[in-house]
Amino acid sequence: MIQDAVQNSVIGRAIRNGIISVDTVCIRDYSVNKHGRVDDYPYGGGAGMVMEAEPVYQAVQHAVKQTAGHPRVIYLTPQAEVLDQTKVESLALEEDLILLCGHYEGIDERVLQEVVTDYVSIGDYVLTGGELGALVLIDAVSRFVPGVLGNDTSADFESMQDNLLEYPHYTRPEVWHEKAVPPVLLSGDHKKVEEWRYQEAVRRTEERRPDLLLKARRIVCAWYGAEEVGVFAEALLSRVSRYGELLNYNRNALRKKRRELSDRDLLLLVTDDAAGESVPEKLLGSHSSVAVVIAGSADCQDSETTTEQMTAYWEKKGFSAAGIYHADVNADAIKITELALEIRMNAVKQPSGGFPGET
Ligand code: 6GU
Repeated sequence: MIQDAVQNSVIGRAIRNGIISVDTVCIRDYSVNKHGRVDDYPYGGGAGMVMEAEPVYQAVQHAVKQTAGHPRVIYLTPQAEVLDQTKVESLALEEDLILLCGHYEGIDERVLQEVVTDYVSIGDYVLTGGELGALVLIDAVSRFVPGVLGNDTSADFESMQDNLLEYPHYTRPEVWHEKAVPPVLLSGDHKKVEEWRYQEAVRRTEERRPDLLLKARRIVCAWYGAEEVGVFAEALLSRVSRYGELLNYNRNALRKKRRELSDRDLLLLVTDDAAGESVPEKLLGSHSSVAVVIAGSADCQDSETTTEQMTAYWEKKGFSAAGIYHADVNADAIKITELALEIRMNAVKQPSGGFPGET
């Protein structure tokens, strides 16, 4: 079932091009009795069969041996948190993944305890086996592997990264069935288009997935310091948010202007000033979150200011600290992606009230 499905379309092409590979291991090949059986009656009685521990264990060990190290082992089961884009991205950072698909009523709990690192469900409904879940995971993760989507674009951390749905899309003709394309899209004003798309994304999310809005943050990325800090900040911001705002706080005009963020904003402060001597005084929060990124060069990672001092400082200014991070300004794309993911995961942990997009 898995091998049939992955031969098609985008994933099939990526496999043929050697960009990803999907190997399958048949648990039945590791049966410990002569009939090739891998299931047995449940202790305590009840309907259905349970997959035995030993064949599952042997099959997983066989898969582990084909990898470089200690891969994550993901058990596909409805008894788990539902897969979301953040989880997909964290899995996409791994070199190898082992996906364990159960059948019947389940797998002997003891082998799960020993080998499984992650439990993943693909939704709140019951399937006959984990294979469709595994295929969903393979598809979603593969989009993040460079080269899978063709040309140079790996999944550009689009839409779901902000916990917002996508804005509506239009192509020619300009009028179809008497419906016109929204005029702003024909204006050629890039900034206006971006703002419209953001507002539409918020509106659509409120309408269709209000639950997601609780996790949504508008990102304001303020940076100051050397020019290379700005380059780093821009790369980081693009991986944290599709709609983020980048502000160069080296500019005096900006420093002098008061700006207060809301409880739905996350301030991403990127600087090479580890001592915190030149923080923007007029940048204030109101139950907002702040993530401070000290972007030094690799050999100056030691900050003079302690985490506690920095946290206390930001709390006084109306922010709750969503983390203080140290990064190398010359970090490669993978390191920046990992940092962005960590910042996003910590940011959504902070609860908050209403939404700024609401009027
Ligand atoms: Cl990942 N597996 C199975 N067997 N059932 C499911 C599921 C996974 N996700 C939702 N239902």
